[in-house]
Amino acid sequence: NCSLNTTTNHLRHVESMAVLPSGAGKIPRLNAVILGEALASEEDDLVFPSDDFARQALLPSAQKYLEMYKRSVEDPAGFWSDIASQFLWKSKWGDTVCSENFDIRNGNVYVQWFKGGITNICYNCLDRNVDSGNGDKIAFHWEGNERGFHDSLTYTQLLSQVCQVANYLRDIGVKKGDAVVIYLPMLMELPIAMLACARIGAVHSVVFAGFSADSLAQRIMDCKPKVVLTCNAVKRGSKVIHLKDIVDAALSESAKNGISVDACLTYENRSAMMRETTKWQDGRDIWWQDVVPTYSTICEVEWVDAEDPLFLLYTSGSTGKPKGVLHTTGGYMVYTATTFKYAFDYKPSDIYWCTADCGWITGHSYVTYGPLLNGATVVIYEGAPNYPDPGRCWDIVDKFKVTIFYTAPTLYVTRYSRKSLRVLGSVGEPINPSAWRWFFNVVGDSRCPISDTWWQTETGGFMIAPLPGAWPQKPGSATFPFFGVQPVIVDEKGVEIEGECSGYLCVKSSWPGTFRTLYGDHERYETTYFKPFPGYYFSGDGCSRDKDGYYWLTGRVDDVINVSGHRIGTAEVESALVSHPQCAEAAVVGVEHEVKGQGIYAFVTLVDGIPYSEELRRNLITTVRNQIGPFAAPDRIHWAPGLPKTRSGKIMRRILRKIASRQLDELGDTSTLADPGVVDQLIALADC
Ligand code: 6R9
Repeated sequence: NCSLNTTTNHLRHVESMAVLPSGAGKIPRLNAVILGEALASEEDDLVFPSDDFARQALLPSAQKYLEMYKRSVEDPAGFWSDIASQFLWKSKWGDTVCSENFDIRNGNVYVQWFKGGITNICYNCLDRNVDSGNGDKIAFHWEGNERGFHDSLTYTQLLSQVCQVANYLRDIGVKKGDAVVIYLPMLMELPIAMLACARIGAVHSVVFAGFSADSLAQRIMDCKPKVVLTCNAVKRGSKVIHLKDIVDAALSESAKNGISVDACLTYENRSAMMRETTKWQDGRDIWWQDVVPTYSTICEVEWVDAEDPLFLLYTSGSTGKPKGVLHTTGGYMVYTATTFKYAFDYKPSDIYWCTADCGWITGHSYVTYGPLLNGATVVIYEGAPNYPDPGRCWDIVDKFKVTIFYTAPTLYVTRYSRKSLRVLGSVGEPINPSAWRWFFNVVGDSRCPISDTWWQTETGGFMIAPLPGAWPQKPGSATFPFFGVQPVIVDEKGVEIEGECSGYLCVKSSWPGTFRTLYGDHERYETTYFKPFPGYYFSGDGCSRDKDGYYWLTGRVDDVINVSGHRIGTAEVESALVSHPQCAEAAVVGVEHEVKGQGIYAFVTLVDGIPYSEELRRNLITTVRNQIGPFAAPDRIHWAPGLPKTRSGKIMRRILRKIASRQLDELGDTSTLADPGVVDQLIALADC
């Protein structure tokens, strides 16, 4: 059973903080104080929720949070069962709400929540809302790439469409536990396909439609789906991307390796391409519009165990091929619904827009499941945020009267009013205090709290995030842990550090949304996440905690880069580069990038005798685009006659990072290098 300490370190901090004037009603109007004024230290920069906001907030005070948080860690079974009971279960879970081993030293790691409970997440997202009288409420507002193209679906209509796809899948033989790969852009058909899988107990594996054929093939070969769901093409900005061609290439690649897929259900996306010009393989390919509408709009639910898998989502790690993160049904359902509700202070009248693509975890938990479980109205946007101009985002906010806007800290200023907004959210990378202020002052008119949510594909839902209204925020800090989450900061030896400190961010004991394994590789799950610091889940992120107990995420401490919120392993980019016959060796590091947060910077050593050339530089970049996807293309190739290595042959990335960011006076000790001379060579080639 979950063994939990009664009082965690951070609780003591919040307790002391709770005596700050942060309770509802007592909150002085301090907003004026913080606007525009530079404070001595970021840590002392408190932004209080306004009286108006706090008065209506679900969690109006730090005290209230504290009460709930305390219960969530002292009595997790009671806390989460009470919440879970608000959903529909065909039959309730057993006496053991949670069972886990989070400590690798005690044997294999495992996590179970609500085991024995029988439910269905699609039923809870759709039927439950329709049955409670919300059938006519809009579930999705969809905005197309081109201005003027939009559509919407009520909960009743969404349910019908999901049932038709579910019936089709069942009819072609997809059963509970079977994998289904979905390779679709942000059409409503994407969440529809996910929900259809969930309805029949199939395990969806959404692959972001910006991944290349090679990446798609790799994922198909790993999870061996019965069917792939896609569309013929999509317009991104002014460019048409032929997704079906990419799927064709991926399917023939996997067939060559003995994995053949029986069916490819293809949506005809007429705004991008007509069916007449789409390449076709008879017998395997089927037009969505030809078959799906012929199925009944009623589809019996497949009731599943809380611990039955819901989806796989591949994500990059610091080494090796992408990992299939596996989430199960019950705990994920309860966790995404609860985090959505509290972190965004969700009310039924809200209009919610999350700019993430369903190809990433944010689109799973906070475009699809979390909001629909709450019966929310969700805006989905097909296109790029700056198409046809940088004002597009704010047009959409105004058009749909968006009240909650959740995005990555990559934004564009404009002239439009954003009166409807009341809560802002940020995810994907650390938001620096000046970007925070811009988001707060310009986008939110200094009135909307910002929920800076720290979490990961692996965590399923928010882990450290502000609960707007409950306590003052500090620009750049994700604030405090969500209910049930016990963050721990450890030093390099894995020893927990108390109080004000910085180190590696870990979590002690499970929360309902924890991932359960890496698909087909439980050993890698244990090695990657539970072995580095025995006793804890290791996030891969660095973090500090200030004197008031606020958490400040500082970014990855492993070799993972975050480009515009897309997680990319340096090892993946390196292996794409070295697959080029003229590339002998490559080392990739992240560098600060004005627009993308982090950019990809590649040091490349060529095969002996090959001269540097612009053409080769372009070819190397194309190789990465083709093998991973355009978003992983290096921003810079730095020619490297040699790489700085230790005597044992380990590349010293610390030095490469300094060279990449031109902090040449901060190279540190280079005496341990096998050949210190390579550093000078690299510096000499910096601008070539
Ligand atoms: C949800 C998502 C996870 C990595 C994570 C961290 C970074 C995410 C953040 C943040 C600072 C935040 N990250 N949110 N860093 N502040 N609010 O992005 O999942 O794609 O798996 O990436 O993103 O480095 O470890 P995922």
